[in-house]
Amino acid sequence: QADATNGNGNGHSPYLEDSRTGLGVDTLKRAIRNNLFYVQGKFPEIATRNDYYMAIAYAVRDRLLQRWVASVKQYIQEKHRVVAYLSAEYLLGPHLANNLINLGIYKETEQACKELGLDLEWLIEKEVEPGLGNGGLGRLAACYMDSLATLEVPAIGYGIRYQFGIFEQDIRDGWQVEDTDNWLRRGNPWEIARRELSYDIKFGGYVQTYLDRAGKLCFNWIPELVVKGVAYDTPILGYKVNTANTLRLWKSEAPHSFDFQSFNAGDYNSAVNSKIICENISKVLYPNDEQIEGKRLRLQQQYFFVSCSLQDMIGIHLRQGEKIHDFHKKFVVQLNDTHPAIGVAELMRLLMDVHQLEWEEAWDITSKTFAYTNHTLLPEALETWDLQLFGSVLPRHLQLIYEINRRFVDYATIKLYGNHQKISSLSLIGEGPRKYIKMANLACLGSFAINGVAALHSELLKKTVLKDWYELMPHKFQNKTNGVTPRRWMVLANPELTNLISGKIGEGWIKNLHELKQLEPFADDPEFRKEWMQVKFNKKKALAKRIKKRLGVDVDPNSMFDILVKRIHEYKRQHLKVLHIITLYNQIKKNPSMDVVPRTFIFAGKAAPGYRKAKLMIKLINSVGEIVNNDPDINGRIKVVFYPNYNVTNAQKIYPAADVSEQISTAGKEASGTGNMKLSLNGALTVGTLDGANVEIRECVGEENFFLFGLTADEVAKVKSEGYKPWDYYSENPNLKEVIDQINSGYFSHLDSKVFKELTDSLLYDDQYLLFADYQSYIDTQAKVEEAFKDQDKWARMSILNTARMGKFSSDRSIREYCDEIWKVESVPVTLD
Ligand code: T68
Repeated sequence: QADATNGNGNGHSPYLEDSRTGLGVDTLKRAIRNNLFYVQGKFPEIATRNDYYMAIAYAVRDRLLQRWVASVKQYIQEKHRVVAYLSAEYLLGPHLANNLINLGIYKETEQACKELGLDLEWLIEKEVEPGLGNGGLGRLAACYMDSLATLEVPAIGYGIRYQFGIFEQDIRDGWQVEDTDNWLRRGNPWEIARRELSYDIKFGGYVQTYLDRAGKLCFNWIPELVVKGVAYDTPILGYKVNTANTLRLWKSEAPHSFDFQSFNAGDYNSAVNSKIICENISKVLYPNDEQIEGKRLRLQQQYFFVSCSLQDMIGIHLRQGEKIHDFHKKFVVQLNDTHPAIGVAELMRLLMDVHQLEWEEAWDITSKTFAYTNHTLLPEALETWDLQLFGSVLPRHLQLIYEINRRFVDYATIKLYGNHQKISSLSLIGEGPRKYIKMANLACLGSFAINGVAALHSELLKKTVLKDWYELMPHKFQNKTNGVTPRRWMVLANPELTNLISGKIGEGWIKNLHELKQLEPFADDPEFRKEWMQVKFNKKKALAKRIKKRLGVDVDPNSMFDILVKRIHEYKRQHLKVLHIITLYNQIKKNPSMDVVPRTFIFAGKAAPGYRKAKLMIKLINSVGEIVNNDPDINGRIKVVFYPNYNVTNAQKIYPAADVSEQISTAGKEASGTGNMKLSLNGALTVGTLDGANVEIRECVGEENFFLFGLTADEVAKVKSEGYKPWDYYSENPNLKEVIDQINSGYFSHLDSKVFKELTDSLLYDDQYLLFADYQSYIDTQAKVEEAFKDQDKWARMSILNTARMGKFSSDRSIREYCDEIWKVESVPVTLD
């Protein structure tokens, strides 16, 4: 009987595999068939693609649950120390294929599908990814969850279950158009609603002060609004281990379905209204990266998920029979940027107002609990809250922050001997026309560790935005260079390269990326180089096919794929790439028979909907593409493509097809970058500035395998301090002048000279991000890239060495460092009963 299997599907075992846990082909087949019938209520003749997707997803979920329950059970019984990662964003990407890989049953499931007449890949493509993040910060949280589980570290990720994630981007007439991301529309088989796990969260109102019977001063927060937070859990499985950690996302609801008092009084509208207000809190992700949005709802979101999470942690701790006094021994709480920094004041409130601790002890616990990761040096991205707004949403927390600040300023005054300027810069409260709360300062004061996300970034933090904090508390400062998970970004995104590598050096590198080093000798093996380039070519062909299907543009997989994919931002300088493209275009126009390496320039990325210049950059890319792609003089030798709706799903298709990785931010502006790591890991050669993690990537892959250009962070600072005049570069560089004049003449905009004026004016008269200063260096470096690409054999060698030397950039390494140097937590191998 086919159902009797020993896990290999060969039917020789005497026992029958449990259809909810077994990993054999026959068992998987049985599980999928059962789910189709019992979960979807369908039979093959009428089942849709989505029905089959769901049937497989539930089969995988059963197997996750077994591991998840075992993990949680063991953590509780053995009372392990736990990492709580607090992040307003998780950019997870699709679950199915990742879970199959981590369970180690991709092949078996593929076979089971085949035997059922299904194409697994086609079903995987069906999944709508949860886009609960903007970009790097949210994606980093997702990589870290994967690594925590893979390293078998007890951890909970806490965040918000946005009903609508990052908007979907479409391009119409060259412009970005946003559409809502209704990712839950077809249901979400990967989450489990935990209705019994909910907390009441207060907003607004006022604080009553009174003396209790012992004469102690007490505070009673009378809210204007109470919202319920309900837990939705997603198990996060590690790679080929039994550990499945929890990602717990909070959904906001009205405490009762609606206000019956108003309803009975006939006020139907206001009754329904209160339900809407409550549900609004977790309704939609704010689509701004690197830009603060000082909106009440955003503050409500932050407080909502942080309060739910801290109450949840305290509940877990106390239910284990432990004392509140030991909270910091049970949990270490990592703040993913300042978005959850309100947690510092909230833990103080919970410890004092709810658990009756005195200030000193509450502060001692709080400041031993939190650690803070900073992700940006951009001044406009440092979070502040208007004090009045803050007080109207969180009146009790305003009192607490005043008191935290009063005590801190007293301390600082003595330490700094009354250096008023320094003290006011360190103060949690900013003065000006309006007072404001400085969340980075709250995070620094309330945390025992502070880290940047790349070596350069951590150094610059100490010298610039957090200088005063560094001087006051140097012991808190650390660096934790970012990393990415090789499971999603190699094994899943690039199975062909994975197989080629594993065929030579085994599979150990998937868990220990340093082992990629063993590939180095093969860079000298002509046969291996050929195979390497063949994989790259196949991935380029596949991407070309998608481009054709999505955009109707023909691109040649033999051309160099030159790739710039990331959020659209002036500091990331997508428009510098455009200046290069136009320069190249002009060269060919003047000499149509010139010998040029054919190139396909591929852009992708979303612009914040309110960021006009970023949206204009997208329009410029598309407008230039329209001219270049259709100019007979160019004859297809250069192509410009803007691939819409950049997300994890699309990134997985783009990275493996890259020859060149563009990492061209103004030095000192990109905290780390992580796309740079994924591209280099997939064998792309980087053209980059000495910014963020580029610096460390270059050190690892070797300067001869990296195309460096542009000013350094120090030089940028110097040029600026000496009074930078972009106009001088423009007037002195004829090629640059020609490009700018051409854009301004309307050459790319049907002779409408106004379209790009805002962009060109900001370059000519301000150029905050020094495009003009770096222009010539960038053009010269691109000429070297072109030369290098002509020698395909040499290029292959450089490409192999890039991959081989990326060992450092696994998120496993990052998480190991966090565990050892900040969190002090240990691995707990989970055993299945
Ligand atoms: C990114 N930050 C950094 N922010 O820009 C990038 N900001 O260099 C780094 O590699 C990455 O973090 C991970 O450390 C962001 O992605 C945001 O998305 C963001 C969102 C909301 C508010 C502010």
